Amino acid sequence: MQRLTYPSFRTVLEERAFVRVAGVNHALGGLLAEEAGCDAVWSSSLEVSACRGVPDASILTMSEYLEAAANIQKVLQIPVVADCDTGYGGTMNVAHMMHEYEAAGITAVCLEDKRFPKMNSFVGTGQHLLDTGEFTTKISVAKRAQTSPETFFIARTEALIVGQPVAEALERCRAYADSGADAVLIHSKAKTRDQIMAFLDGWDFRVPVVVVPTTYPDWQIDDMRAAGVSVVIYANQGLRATVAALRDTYAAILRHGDSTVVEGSIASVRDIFDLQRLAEWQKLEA
Ligand code: SPV
Ligand code: MG
Repeated sequence: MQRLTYPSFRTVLEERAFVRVAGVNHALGGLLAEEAGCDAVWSSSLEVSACRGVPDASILTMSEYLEAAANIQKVLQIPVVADCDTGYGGTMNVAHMMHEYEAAGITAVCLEDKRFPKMNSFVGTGQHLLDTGEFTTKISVAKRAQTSPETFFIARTEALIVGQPVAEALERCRAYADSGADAVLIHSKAKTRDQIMAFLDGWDFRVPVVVVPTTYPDWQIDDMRAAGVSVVIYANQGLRATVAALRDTYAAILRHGDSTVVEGSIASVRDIFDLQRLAEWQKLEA
């Protein structure tokens, strides 16, 4: 059986003009994103915590998020971008995080400028920004702790999420890039892309820009590219599709009294075996 190899996220970004990333929380989701043609996957803190049945509020530990990201990367030929929240604490936690994620073969990490413990960006309460200086210290520490030149560090600002103006987001992102971030992620929970367009208008592209169009889903990829975006993360559509599909499937079976009603719309067992690469495993025994 061939050992799987994968390019670093940095290589993917260098080779492609635009990188499309799907949020996942387990290896099977990663395989399906890869099959669909995604260039990378996002090991989402929302997804990983939701699949454990707990809020995305720094409740799981770094080891639990790392295990999820590493298990996804093990079966993929595209790179994982690990959503590392706030870095799981203070600056020393960030250094430890860099060591551990690099050792696990993760080539891209993303840190956000909120206080630990953080709350998911779409929750109306509990959003607290870290001071710019405290976050640039975290970035500098992460870059000093980094051992592989391949490792890609994304600095994410939550300035717009907490209601700060675009000018504050721009100022923070400039400071983050100057402190060594390889890209900036500008997050927004607005219903339109106007805030992000205003950010892009003011950005000097000293490093590439990552966007997460969850609340403004009508932004076509060609238009994002034209506006200067380099990476798009579809952070939680997979999780939401899974929830809808499971809910419908279980309800339909119970309503019907047998499972014939869903047979035409669910994957075959053969399909699952193929995703598990069963034939390759069987060859090991042959
Ligand atoms: C995630 O997917 O965990 C993210 C994106 O960080 S968001 O849920 O929009 O905060
Ligand atoms: Mg997250």
